[in-house]
Amino acid sequence: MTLPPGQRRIEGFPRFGAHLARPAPTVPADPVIEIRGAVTEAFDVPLATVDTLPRRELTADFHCVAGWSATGLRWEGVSFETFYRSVIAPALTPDTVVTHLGFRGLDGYRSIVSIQDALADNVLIAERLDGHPLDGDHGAPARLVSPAQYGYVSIKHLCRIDVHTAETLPRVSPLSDLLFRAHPRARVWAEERNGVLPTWLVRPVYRALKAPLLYICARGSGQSRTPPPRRMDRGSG
Ligand SMILES: Nc1nc2c(c(=O)[nH]1)N[C@H]1C(S)=C(S)[C@@H](COP(=O)(O)O)O[C@H]1N2
Ligand SMILES: [Mo]
Repeated sequence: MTLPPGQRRIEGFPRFGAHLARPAPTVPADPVIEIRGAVTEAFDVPLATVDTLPRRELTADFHCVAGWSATGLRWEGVSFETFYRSVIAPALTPDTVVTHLGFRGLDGYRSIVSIQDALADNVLIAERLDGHPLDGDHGAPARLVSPAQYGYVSIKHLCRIDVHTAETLPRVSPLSDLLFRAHPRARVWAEERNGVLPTWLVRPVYRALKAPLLYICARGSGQSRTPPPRRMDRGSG
């Protein structure tokens, strides 16, 4: 099986992200996706409403910018294009030309996606992975999945979408921000890893960070929060 340039296959599907050692955010009792920006009136879409849209299944590989790829993941949810056309498009202010969508997770993590990339055929709002509801590690209760782009686009714990009519340029800030600046397209097959720095430079840097980040993320994961059995517990009934 071929992987995009600079990617290496990883066993399974690790938890990864900027939340690092923190556990996944708590899922509200009645989760919604807030729609904000260039709409006539701000509104919230209950996830229960998303569930009334036609279901879509997708098997795809997942590519993190740090260089690991998880292969053959089976997602279930709703096509993002269907969601956009039936929920967002009817609410746009008249004559609006949408250029980008901002996605936000319950942990505050964000991505900005061009409308063209967001409406690509294989982009999903996913609620299930490999036959099970999404767990905290992988984005409960729902996440974006955009397999043609680096993982940082695929916002977990999706809670808000901002409709933009112009590209919002990221603020100028320190080196760390430069190093992790998202690419405006982030297409994996074109190896668009970073928005400012060249691929040859960031590829080895990201790769060096991969193992320590995987370790830190695993420490905050649902699985590792179960304490190991203590000797004292044994024989206590
Ligand atoms: N809400 C949220 N979404 C996120 C992240 C995050 O930290 N928070 N990390 C991104 C990155 S960099 C990657 S590689 C993938 C990892 O998804 P996984 O934890 O399901 O493997 O989620 C992306 N979406
Ligand atoms: Mo990533």
